[in-house]
Amino acid sequence: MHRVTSCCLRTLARHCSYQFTRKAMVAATQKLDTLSRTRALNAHLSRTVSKRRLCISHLEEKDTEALSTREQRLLDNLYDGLISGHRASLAEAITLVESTHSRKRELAQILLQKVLSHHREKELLNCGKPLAFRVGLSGPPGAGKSTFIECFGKMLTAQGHKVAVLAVDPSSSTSGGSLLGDKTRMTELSRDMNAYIRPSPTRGTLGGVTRTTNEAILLCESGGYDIVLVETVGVGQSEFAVADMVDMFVLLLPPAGGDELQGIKRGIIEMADLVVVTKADGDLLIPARRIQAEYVSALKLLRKRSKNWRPQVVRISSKSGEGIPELWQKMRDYENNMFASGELVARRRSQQKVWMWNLIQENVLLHFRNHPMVRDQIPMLEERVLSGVLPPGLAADMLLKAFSGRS
Ligand SMILES: Nc1nc2c(ncn2[C@@H]2O[C@H](COP(=O)(O)OP(=O)(O)OP(=O)(O)O)[C@@H](O)[C@H]2O)c(=O)[nH]1
Ligand SMILES: [Mg+2]
Repeated sequence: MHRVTSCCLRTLARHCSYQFTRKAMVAATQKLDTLSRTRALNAHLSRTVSKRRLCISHLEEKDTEALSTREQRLLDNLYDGLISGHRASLAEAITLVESTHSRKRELAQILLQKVLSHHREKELLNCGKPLAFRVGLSGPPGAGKSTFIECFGKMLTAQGHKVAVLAVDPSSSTSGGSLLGDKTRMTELSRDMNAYIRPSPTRGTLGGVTRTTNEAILLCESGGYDIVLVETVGVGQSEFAVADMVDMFVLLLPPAGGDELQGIKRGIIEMADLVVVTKADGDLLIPARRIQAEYVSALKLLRKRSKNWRPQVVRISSKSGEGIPELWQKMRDYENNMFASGELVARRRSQQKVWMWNLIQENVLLHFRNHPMVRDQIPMLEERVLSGVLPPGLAADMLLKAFSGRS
């Protein structure tokens, strides 16, 4: 484990984009071969940290200097448009953070840095209260998430809120691409000038979800959206990632039999701050009541996620609108409660750390896979593991050795 960590750090050192850091880290990396590994690692880490501390205040200035006039103009226009609430600028800024192009990613980071300092200033003026309420909405395919968002979103915009909707998994495999469906289901909301709907590409990696969605949330907030809804289909892994980037995690369940709810993992129910039983109307009202009672009992057995909030189960109908104002009131109670107790701000802080580590994991793995000595060996070793000739542990060791050999 220690070896893997030091290998990862050395690789990170080589790929670090700032020259000063690169020089310091490469020097430290070379020393690693002669000095005791632990001592050298500690020393090189503390040197890097202090150098970083010294240089971090100049980071923005340094980056800005490196920009061409065209890039500078682009970023200035994007930033101005974004904080003035222009939808086109928001769309363009999200496209920039979603880009996989390395220069565009650098530009996106400069923009985000500016956005973050704007956030800090506004939050200070707001007595430390976050600028927006972030709500994650998850549930199995067909639970009624999009229909709910349309109804709920319209209610919120009518009350004067600005609502952003980010759909994390638009191409649900079960519904064969619900993006098209969502566009038709959220017709009124998508025409509402106080709402912004954006599907977020998953690009197949959880890290991708984390990075682009987290950054898109920040951008929406700078655009003046005070409620950000993040929709995800609750059968995979993405909802766990989403639960780690929102203030409140809401699980939507249809009034269906046990079979249809099989895909829902127990873990995801534990994450829920609120369980919403949907479609409580017509013939579905009785099953909805039954599901509600079942989940009320189930939640009693689960570990509490927060000291200041007890998860609840509510019933709604997006068709009749029944239960939706009451649901919003519960969400507000949650937000006020969590903010007053300090838990909301503490949760956001720890989410920042999770976010950073997710990015590190994603990048370290990417560098590992693309390392010339590793890349060439992967197909052959995978084949040997698949055919049972080589134990997976040994194959992993061989790849790690090849990786560290070059570092
Ligand atoms: N009776 C009734 N039907 C509803 C209600 N809400 C949604 N539906 C129906 O349930 C079906 C699925 O609704 P969606 O809103 O598309 O569900 P979803 O969870 O977004 O589905 P995916 O995006 O595919 O995961 C649609 O046919 C809706 O008309 C409701 O409140 N009452
Ligand atoms: Mg949907």
